[in-house]
Amino acid sequence: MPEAALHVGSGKVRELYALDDNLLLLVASDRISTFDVVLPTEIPDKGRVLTGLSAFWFARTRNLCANHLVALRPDGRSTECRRLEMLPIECVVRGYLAGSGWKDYTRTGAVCGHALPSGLTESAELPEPHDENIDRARAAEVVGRDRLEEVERASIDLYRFAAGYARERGIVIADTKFEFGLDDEGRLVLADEVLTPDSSRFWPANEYRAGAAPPSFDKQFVRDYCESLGWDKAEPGPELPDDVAAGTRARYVEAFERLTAISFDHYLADPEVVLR
Ligand code: Q0Z
Repeated sequence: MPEAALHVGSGKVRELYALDDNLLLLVASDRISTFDVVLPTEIPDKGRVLTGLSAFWFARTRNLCANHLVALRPDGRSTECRRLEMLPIECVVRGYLAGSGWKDYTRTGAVCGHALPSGLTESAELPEPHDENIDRARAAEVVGRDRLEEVERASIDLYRFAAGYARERGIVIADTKFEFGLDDEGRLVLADEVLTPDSSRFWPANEYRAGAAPPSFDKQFVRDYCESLGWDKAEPGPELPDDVAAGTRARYVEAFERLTAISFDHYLADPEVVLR
């Protein structure tokens, strides 16, 4: 727990503190969730990988969209960020037909109101990335039509940039979720955690093919192990054996190193390397 900071929120695997009126501290733990359940076994350095990756993307997309990042703490898992007025909408961008999007398509031929060509297969690349809001009409009521259009434009631009970048480094970013806020002047600011394996679906590019569900880049060992147990996916989740935890850590570190081209040891020694 950081000193002189008020705890203001908990996520499944993250904590949020207020440092003062204008500054928050986002702390990523090493907890891991699968099938929506947080497991009792931690993945060493997972929080550092996610924090470093997110900061890496903030640094590289600041010309596409302003963001909340102020500083990275030397622990590598804590981000100081500007406190914003968060927009109460989730901005999901899909470049591929996976997960709930694939399910919706098989039932209705559309995903969240976006009609798609017929004959697409599971995991197919979409003709163009779609920004998906729960319900666009409802989202427009909540934030206004002009603001929604701005958020959609920013989300798709960010996704296109990151997906293209990642693809050259052997990772398919199938979909991702962004959160935005507004600063004092009403400017749109990208916030929270961005383009990490926890906020996105990462696939190894060499195992990607349309017509099947590719393995998760980071969580596949955990999922396979959990499936092998016949666990009913209710709380509490199972402990992970050492080899499953170690293999999963290695996959997180591999994603970090592939995307940033920075050694993870270098990051641990000096987290701000991802910002340069
Ligand atoms: C992010 C969340 C977490 C619980 C609020 N820059 C910001 N300004 C205002 N609010 C937020 C941010 Cl990032 C904000 N969350 C999500 C994160 C634990 C909830 F670590 N909630």
